Amino acid sequence: MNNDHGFATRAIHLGYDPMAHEGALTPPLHLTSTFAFETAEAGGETFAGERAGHVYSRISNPTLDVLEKRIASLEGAEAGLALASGMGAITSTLWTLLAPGDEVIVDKTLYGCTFSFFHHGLGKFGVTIRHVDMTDPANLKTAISERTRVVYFETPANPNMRLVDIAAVSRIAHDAGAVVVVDNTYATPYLTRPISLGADLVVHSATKYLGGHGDLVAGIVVGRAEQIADIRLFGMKDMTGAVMAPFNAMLVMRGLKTLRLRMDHHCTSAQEVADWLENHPAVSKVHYPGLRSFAQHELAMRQMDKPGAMIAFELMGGIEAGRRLMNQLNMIGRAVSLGDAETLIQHPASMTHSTYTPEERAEHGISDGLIRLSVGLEDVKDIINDLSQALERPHLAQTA
Ligand code: 7XF
Repeated sequence: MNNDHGFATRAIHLGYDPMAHEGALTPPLHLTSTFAFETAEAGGETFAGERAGHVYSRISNPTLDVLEKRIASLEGAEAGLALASGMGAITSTLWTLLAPGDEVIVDKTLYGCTFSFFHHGLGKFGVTIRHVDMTDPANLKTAISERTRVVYFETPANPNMRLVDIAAVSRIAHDAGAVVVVDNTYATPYLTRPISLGADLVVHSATKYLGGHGDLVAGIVVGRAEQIADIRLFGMKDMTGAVMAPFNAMLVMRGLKTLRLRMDHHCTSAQEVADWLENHPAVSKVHYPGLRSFAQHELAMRQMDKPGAMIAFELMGGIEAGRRLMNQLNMIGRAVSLGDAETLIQHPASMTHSTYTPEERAEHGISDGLIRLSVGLEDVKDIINDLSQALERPHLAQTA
């Protein structure tokens, strides 16, 4: 099994040979905190990195090894590291890259806790944070300087779906000597491979599409082998301790086996739901990369193999109409998180992005009336029917 095999084949097989494990079809679950050494000398050599092998499950574990190799391959990266959560991946990576006096440039729109980590967390430790609207790479070119150590963004961004041109931004960042970190949670490696476009490191909340079944919290970072070793041996081992449990690695690997199948279905349904919403009289705006009306549709077509399955929209009746819509749904779940089999709806201003102050949300382009929909794997007619009955109840129709 190698990188010449197709995406789905690698997602199912890469990094594991059943014949080396008594024929077990799926990788064994190594439920062990520590690993025994043949001799005292062998232990010392393993600690010193002079001998291959595992030491302790906060550093590495054979079950996690397989998952790390698979995601690295899917992302086109040399190496990967599995972590306890998306935030564990983001914080372990940034604690490794940054030192007091450094500057980070981040995009204007970030998931709420990522925003909080940069804005309220790192700021306390002598790191300067600058928010730049990277939807126009020229803004980055103006803002960047030799103090800029890291350029960080999400594409599509949570929650308002703004895209960043990974190739253009990476060129500008590299000219200034900065490291480019991309959160690829919304797109997954099936739709976008940031490393092939010039990014250095890719982080994920594997809680979402990679796991895909809403039954775990997990994170991943991939990049060059040397960078990943630094994040493993400093950011994760010493700074955050945010190690993934072996059982969760098994569940993420189970999810990965159907990533391509699920993403194809998610994307087809999301396009139908976005088209339907756009034509509904109670809906004022739909943000979905697959719509011709999407401001960055051309970039979406160039950078994403398909437009994904996250939709943000606003209603004519604003925030109140949004709340009523959410309360009148029968099947669609009122819940944060995304990328699950279940269609989920949430209100960013009061939920995922409540870590921003109202003024910050206004400045960062997260409107109070924005509703976020994660289109699931149910029959699409049932998703649309649920939205339809909720939007068309009499008092909602009046607000339109
Ligand atoms: O630590 P987590 O596995 O929850 O991942 C954090 C994270 C990182 N990047 C992006 C783009 C994310 O969306 C997330 C988690 N977002 C969830 C959401 O937006 O619904 C968290 C629920 S508050």
